[in-house]
Amino acid sequence: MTRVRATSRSVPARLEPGVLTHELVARCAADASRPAVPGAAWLLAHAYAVLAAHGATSRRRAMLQRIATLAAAYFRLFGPRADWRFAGAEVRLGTGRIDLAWATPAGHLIDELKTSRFAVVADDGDAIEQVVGYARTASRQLADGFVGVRLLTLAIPGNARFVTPSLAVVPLAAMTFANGGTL
Ligand SMILES: [Mn+2]
Repeated sequence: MTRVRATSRSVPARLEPGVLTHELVARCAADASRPAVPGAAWLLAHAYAVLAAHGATSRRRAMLQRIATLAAAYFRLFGPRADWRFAGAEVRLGTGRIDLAWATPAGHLIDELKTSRFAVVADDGDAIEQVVGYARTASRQLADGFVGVRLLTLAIPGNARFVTPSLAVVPLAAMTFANGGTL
């Protein structure tokens, strides 16, 4: 006899907060009605929609808050200026897929999101290699301008890095591509 377990269903293993955060930020970035600085209610509504699309049930509240908080860090600390246009998410570039692309007045800007709250991701050789690879390919392929790649450590914002078209890796805080800066 088969038991139907209608209760105590946990979030499926594939619903990893990092994956969901990537989906949430991409969904919010693509929303033409996005406020300049999205508020908590707006972000939570989108986070709920992302989880609902995956059929998530239990543990929903903690996961909602976790991914909405990371998305809030993106839009408040690194969010697009008013004159940036969303240019795509999960865009194939070389052998990888970039998380987000923005068309800025100065050219295309690529964002790589990292969500771990444990590792010092920006000092992680693999992460640096990944974003430098994007910068190398983009500087060759983007005919209409390329301004660089941001490695955005959402849970550890101070560790964010910027890769220039000439492949220099510098702290993002030293650059003008953080929210509120000038291009
Ligand atoms: Mn990523």
